[in-house]
Amino acid sequence: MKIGITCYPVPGGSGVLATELGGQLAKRGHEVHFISHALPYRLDGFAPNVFYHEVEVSTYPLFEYPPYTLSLASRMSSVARQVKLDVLHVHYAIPFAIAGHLAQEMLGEAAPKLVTTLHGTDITLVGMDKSFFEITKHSIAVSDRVTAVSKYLAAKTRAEFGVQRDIDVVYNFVDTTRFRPQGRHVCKSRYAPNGEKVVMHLSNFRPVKNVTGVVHMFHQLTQKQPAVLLLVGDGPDSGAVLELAGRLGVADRVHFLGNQQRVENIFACADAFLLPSYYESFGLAALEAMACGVPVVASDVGGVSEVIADGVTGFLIDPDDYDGGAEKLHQLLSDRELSSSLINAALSTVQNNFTAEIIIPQYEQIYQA
Ligand code: GMT
Repeated sequence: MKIGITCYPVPGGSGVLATELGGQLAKRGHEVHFISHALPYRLDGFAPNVFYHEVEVSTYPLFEYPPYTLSLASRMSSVARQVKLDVLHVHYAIPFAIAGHLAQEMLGEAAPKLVTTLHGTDITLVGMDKSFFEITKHSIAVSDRVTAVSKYLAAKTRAEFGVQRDIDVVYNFVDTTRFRPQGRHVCKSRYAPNGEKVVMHLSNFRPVKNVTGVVHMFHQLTQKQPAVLLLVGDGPDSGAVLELAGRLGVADRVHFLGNQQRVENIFACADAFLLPSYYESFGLAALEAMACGVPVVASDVGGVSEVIADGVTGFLIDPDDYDGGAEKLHQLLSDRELSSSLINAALSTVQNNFTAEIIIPQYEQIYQA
């Protein structure tokens, strides 16, 4: 099939998932056309049936805000016409679903079908904002198929928007040929030269990720045992996070790595992964950690409990309970048996539920239908 994919090209779970999906579809013989204003983060390396079509956004003195949605819809329709797309799959409802719908209207009968995948904040934060509520509801109604990345998000969408239509739950997946236990990586000796435990966090440092909570929990952990913290990613809260690390006196043990490609190589030097978000529809970063054999402590919010079974494949905590989070980290970092049992159970969960081999056919079936 010929599949167009639109996503946010910047670091973030929806863009990562869309890019990984495109790569996997291409491996299975589909022709994949990314349509975006920049090359998606994590789209690296050449694959003969992966194409990238850049959306150019014209500015004009009259436009205080250049109308990106219109430029995107135009590019979607021209790419669809040129290569005869069968399906346009947009990741994140706003503004991609409505741009896709507009492209369909421009193309008439020759239009590809529109699949919209809801990722989380497109529903829970942005979509619920009153300026976007009606358009988000309409986008969901006019998409040919709608998927959500967890049962929680599908139910939340139905409840908040009062929509009756089918929403297929298709979980996020991980490429287990790349995200797998690797044995200890060289960066372990670089960041933890004295055998300290390595705690890792990866996100886009938005307030919803509670990265200041990460630093508080890490600070409390260091009162119990020697540890270092690897912060991967970047975003609006990074300044506040570094300032807090200084104020709590742990700045010398906090390593801020910024945005990184190939994060599987960083997971390879972590002993624990911490994700105390205030909301997560799924928690793709936690899944990647689990696939790499890194035990996870994450918030019991949104769809996270569909990925992590508390006490079995990781630990679930209250995002504001710094003591509780630090204690769970300490437990798993100081009890080798506990840590191995969490790792093994998490690896089985990944293999049985969240591999590309399990998830990609679910998307293919939706495209075929
Ligand atoms: O809001 C974010 O943190 C990023 C967002 C995105 O735009 O990519 O991530 C969402 O989609 C991911 C992939 O489906 C999910 O794993 C994340 O849980 C979800 N984030 C939130 O719900 C906060």
